[in-house]
Amino acid sequence: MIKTPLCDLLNIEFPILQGGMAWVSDAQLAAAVSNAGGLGIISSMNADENWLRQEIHKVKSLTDKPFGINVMLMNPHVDKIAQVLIEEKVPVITTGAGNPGKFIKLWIAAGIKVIPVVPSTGLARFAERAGATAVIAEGGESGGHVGDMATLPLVPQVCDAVSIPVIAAGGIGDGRGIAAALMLGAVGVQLGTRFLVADETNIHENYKDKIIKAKDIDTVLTGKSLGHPVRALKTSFTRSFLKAENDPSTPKETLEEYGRGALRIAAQEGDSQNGCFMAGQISGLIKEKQSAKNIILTLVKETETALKGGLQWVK
Ligand code: TUI
Repeated sequence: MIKTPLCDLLNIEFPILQGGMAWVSDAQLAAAVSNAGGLGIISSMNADENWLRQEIHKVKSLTDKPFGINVMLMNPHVDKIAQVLIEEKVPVITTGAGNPGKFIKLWIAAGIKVIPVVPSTGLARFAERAGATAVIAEGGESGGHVGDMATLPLVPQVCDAVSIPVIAAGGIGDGRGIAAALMLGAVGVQLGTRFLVADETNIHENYKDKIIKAKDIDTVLTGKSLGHPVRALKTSFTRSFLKAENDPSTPKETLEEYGRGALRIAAQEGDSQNGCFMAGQISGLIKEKQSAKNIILTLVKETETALKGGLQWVK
């Protein structure tokens, strides 16, 4: 049994969050994770308020456990989404890809727990001052939109910078990673890539197969020149995107246009010519498709083994 203060704070059995992944994390996956004792999180990505409201009603019909909604702050519908989350009284909001400062007080006043993803100590301190419940310190090993810092140096520095609880993310895929995150001072973890291959995840099977087949060096960062680096599996899409990105004659707008929609194509069509398969550096470790429940139970058991066993050469 791994129980940390995060379990009481969020009313969950295990301190494991499933990352809100665009075009991947829907009500079905979130409910499966929450029913298994973790915190399932729906991604509101670029969706509008009507889609989100339906998805919230669906998750409420599938679980009576707490769940979360991830708000991607670059979403053009973000203001309306922020309001729907208050109306629907969602238990937890996580944010990504920007500074949630203008929303935090409103959400907290509505009784919602607010947990921004932060890529630096500066943003962690800002989130704490703005009233956030906790922060997720996410290293650049993650899939999707990433910051500059790696998880190992980021997490202990964020733990020292703030007094609110810190959840670690980025590059965590098994119990050894969870044990390491807890040793760094985190009270919980968020995993994305491991849940991409869950049975309940509604994505094209090609996406899951690509993760299962991936080796350690099979992810790459694209979009650095656009100011929002994105980590994805190496495919013919990322090769041609990087070629265009490294060609000084390519206008930024052309690149933005090229990238837009590519994640939906990966998730729904499994097409590696035109799809962007966002995934973290831990993909190489993930070798098995399992139910969300079995993923959680395996992670918990592995974490207990890692922490209880200690290290044989420490006397
Ligand atoms: O948000 C994510 N991962 C994502 S969002 C996404 S959709 C997207 N697609 C293409 C381009 C951009 C977004 C795919 N994956 N993870 C959480 C995360 N947040 N990682 C990094 C950050 C972050 C970055 C800057 C958080 C705050 C921040 O603040 C900058 C500021 O405004 O101060």
